Formats: sequence, C-alpha cells, structure tokens
Amino acid sequence: MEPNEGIIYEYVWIVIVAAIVAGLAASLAYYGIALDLNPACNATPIDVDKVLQEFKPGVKELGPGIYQVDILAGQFFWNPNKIVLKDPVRVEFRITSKDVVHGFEIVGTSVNVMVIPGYIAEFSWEPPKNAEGRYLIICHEYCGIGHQEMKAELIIERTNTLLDGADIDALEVTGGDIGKITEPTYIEFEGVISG
Ligand SMILES: [Cu+2]
Repeated sequence: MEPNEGIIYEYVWIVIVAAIVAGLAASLAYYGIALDLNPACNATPIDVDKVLQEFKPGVKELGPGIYQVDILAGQFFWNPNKIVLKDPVRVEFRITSKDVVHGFEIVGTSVNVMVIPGYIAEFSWEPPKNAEGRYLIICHEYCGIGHQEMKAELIIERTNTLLDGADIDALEVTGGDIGKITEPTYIEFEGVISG
C-alpha cells in the first residue's frame, strides 16, 4: 500500500466517526426539540389548591399519646418543619408532595417512606419508649438543587406520666428501639394531577 493510501483511509474513518456523532446529536435534538420527548425529570403538575382543600399540614392529637401528623413536602421544604410530640405512643403520618418525589426519613428511626405527588402516603409509627429529644428529618430522594437543605425536626418530649401508669403493657413497643412502622399505603388524590 502506498503511504498516501493510508492517509486516505484515516480521513475516511474520521468522516465515518464524525457522521455517526453528528447523527446521534441530530437524533437527540430531533427527539428533544421537535418531538418534545425528554427524560422524566419534570415536576408533576399538581393542582396544589385542590390538594390543600383536603389536606391541612399540621399536628392533631387524636387521643392521649395518639397523634396525626399531616406533612406537605415540596422543593425544598417540609411543612410543618418542626413537629413536637408529647409522650407519643402512636403517630399516624399522612404525607404528600406538591411537586416531585421526595423521601421522608426520621434519622435514627425506622421511618423512611417515599412521598409521591398526587398520592398521600399513610403509615403509622410507634416511637420507642426511650425515644426522646430532637430528631432530624431529611429528604432521602434527590429532588433538585436544594435537596440537601430539605430538613425538619421532630421533638419528642417525655413527661413520663403515661409510663408511670398501670397500663404499661399497652405502651409496649415491639420491633427494636427504632420503633415499629406499618407498610405505607398510597391513596390517590382525585383529579389533582393535570396533564
Ligand atoms: Cu430531596
């Protein structure tokens, strides 16, 4: 083979590789721009007003030591972001998201649940009897640029009045010292997801 012939083959390969790269880039541009097919990283369009008609974030005491905690998650907050529970025996959580998937975790406990827009995650948690003080709540699903700032706190106060009572067996918490949690169920909001 002549020396020139080798250089021609080099150019041919450069042109072929360049054509493949250009073809891939053009197909990405075509799918993204012309067909509007993009990775599923957009926020779910939620009718937040409709959600808030049914869902009021906050803490309700249902009975002695029994709490219902309704939490709204969003980029990048938990509402409420400070939860105070006195002598909790059982906590009924209801959590929803107004935009993307978040992850609700009470650090150091068994509470770790996905939060999905358009759905209420319902589960209950029996905090361990010795749980007391401040617990950090974080988001454990990457949800955007402010994800690491998505924090809240749970404060468990103990007066021991419940524990001093005769009905101590009723307060027995099983499942280790991180608390017993039920499997979350996801209840769909009717007609809040648009498009
Ligand atoms: Cu997050």
